[in-house]
Amino acid sequence: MSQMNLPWVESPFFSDIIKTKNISEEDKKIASEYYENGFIVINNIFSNELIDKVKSEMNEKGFNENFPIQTFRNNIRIQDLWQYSDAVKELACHPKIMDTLKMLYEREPVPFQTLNFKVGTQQKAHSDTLHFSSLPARYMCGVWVALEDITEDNGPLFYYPGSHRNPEYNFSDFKNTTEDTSYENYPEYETFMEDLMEKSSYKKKKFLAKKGDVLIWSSNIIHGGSPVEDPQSTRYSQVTHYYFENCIYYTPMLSNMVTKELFIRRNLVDIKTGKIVEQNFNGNVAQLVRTRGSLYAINNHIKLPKILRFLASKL
Ligand SMILES: O=C(O)CCC(=O)C(=O)O
Repeated sequence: MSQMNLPWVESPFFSDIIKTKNISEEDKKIASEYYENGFIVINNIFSNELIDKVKSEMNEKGFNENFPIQTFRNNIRIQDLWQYSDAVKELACHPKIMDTLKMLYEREPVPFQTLNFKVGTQQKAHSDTLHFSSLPARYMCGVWVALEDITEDNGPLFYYPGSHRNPEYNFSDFKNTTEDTSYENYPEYETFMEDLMEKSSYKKKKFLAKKGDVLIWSSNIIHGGSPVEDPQSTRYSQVTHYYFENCIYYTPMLSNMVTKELFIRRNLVDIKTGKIVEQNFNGNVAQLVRTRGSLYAINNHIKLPKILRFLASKL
């Protein structure tokens, strides 16, 4: 059984590794499901009061022109409301979520982004790895919480169980030049993903969740938002995105994946601590050298003085 630079729940040696784990039978079941399907569901961990508080703070502090701070939002979603709402932060850092993630990834979880939705997103099929990748790979996941009952009408989250085992696709898989890429290329990616799922044998599932239900998805599972059948409906939900400690964090969509120049998420803030997260490779220094604009190469061969190496490790 070889050691790999992957979370154990993503390792091809999972069936051997699990036999060596000193964890409860319940956790073994959860880990096996996560390995197999790329997601798990957890019920009954949040109080009704907390969920209702999140919803009311979304309306008071997010979707409200009169709130003195303009949160980063559009008509359907508010990004990083955790900065102004303790309830959103509490949901993101709930001990049961943290403990489950620690068991699955064996590293400290780093919640770094919240998205609060008031209505269905109708987002096309995609994998989060296009936006949030890591080195070593796959140390990322999403936690989706239903803040009200979800029906066929209000645009349920959908996902393709097992699709997390695909390669991590990005624009370099279908563009035929070495040019830099950006969000402008996103529609081509969506078409590519749609074609890929149509061609595959994965079965699309919908998460018809009850208020409070949680779905944890692994970084590379293909998912999105179903069409909203009732235009008057709401679909209150919160997604928190998590990385895990001791990695390098980057965005393939804004990187040049052909030349391997990475858009590093340098100002990644841990929602738990409010501090910028240190970047390294399994705890070892990875020297990030700016090549141009916001792009970086990893180059440990440049001999920097010790103090600069130390500072580089803090990037
Ligand atoms: O909530 C949804 O409908 C989809 C959310 C999603 O795809 C995401 O946050 O990556």
